[in-house]
Amino acid sequence: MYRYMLLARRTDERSWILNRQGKAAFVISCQGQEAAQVGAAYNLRPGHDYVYPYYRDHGIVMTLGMTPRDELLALLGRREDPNSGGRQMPGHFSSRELNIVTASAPIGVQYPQAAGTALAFKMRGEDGVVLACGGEASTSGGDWHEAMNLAGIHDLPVVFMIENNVYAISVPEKFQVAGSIAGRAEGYGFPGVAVDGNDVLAVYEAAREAVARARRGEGPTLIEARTYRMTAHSSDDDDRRYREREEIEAWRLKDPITRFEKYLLEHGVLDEFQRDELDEEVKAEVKEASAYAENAPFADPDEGFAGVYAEV
Ligand SMILES: Cc1ncc(C[n+]2csc(CCOP(=O)(O)OP(=O)(O)O)c2C)c(N)n1
Ligand SMILES: [Mg+2]
Repeated sequence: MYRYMLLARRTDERSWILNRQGKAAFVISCQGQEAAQVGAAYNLRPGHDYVYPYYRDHGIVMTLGMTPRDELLALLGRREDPNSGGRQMPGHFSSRELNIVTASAPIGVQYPQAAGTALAFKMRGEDGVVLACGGEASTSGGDWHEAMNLAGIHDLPVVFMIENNVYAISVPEKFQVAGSIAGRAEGYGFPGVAVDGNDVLAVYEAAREAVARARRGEGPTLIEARTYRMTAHSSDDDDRRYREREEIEAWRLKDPITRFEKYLLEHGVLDEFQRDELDEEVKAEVKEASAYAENAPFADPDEGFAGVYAEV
């Protein structure tokens, strides 16, 4: 889990460098949310369960099997990008092999699709589980409520995980969320749990229970992982205009990666030598991926129509 968190963070940091060098047009970051993402995805069976991640879920897709190379090929819009052949925005994940269903840009549309996939699992008598994720603002739209209701009526094998990172671009949680997100599950007739989203083991535990419950055919669970977006919304906004530096610094002290690293060191699971070795290994993998993606060919402009029209 620690390795996947680190891999997601270093790939993300590399993405910002590529953006500031003028090579990557747009970055949307997972920094700060790695514990929620890796802790949840670690419970899934890649290629068996279905996943509807949202644009920040680099930690989820990397836990399922995407590599820094896949990520950076997508970021730079190259033909070899396994998500879309360089045709989608970065963060719009897709993999037939890993059962990651292609993402649409409107917030929240993944939830009814996820409930539908869970209904298909149930109708076929299969034991697959669906994980669907989004930010706290995605719970303000109708799609989320419709999906929650459908999942509740039919006891569908779906886990909704809301990564509550306090902001929706510039809009703070207090102007976005009425009451409690986790508490809303009660109205749809299934459990809702709030967890510390910066504690990877807490999220792992909550998701383990939710996934097991879904696999047993007992129905959905809502997990609200409380976390914080450490970067601006994307590479295109200036967060100094809507939040205080002190607030970010306070959350940086709760960085999920340093926190888990400390835990592993204290419990003797990892020693400093192993930690440094792992760090070097991850950095080398990301560096190689970056060079590879930069040198990879772009898609042909004609390929932009593939899968869109039957005939160009
Ligand atoms: C229906 C819709 N409205 C607005 C947008 C523009 N938009 C993109 S991301 C975003 C913020 C979403 O915030 P949240 O769900 O909290 O996720 P976060 O980005 O904080 O992780 C908005 C408003 C959109 N993509 N779709
Ligand atoms: Mg948010």
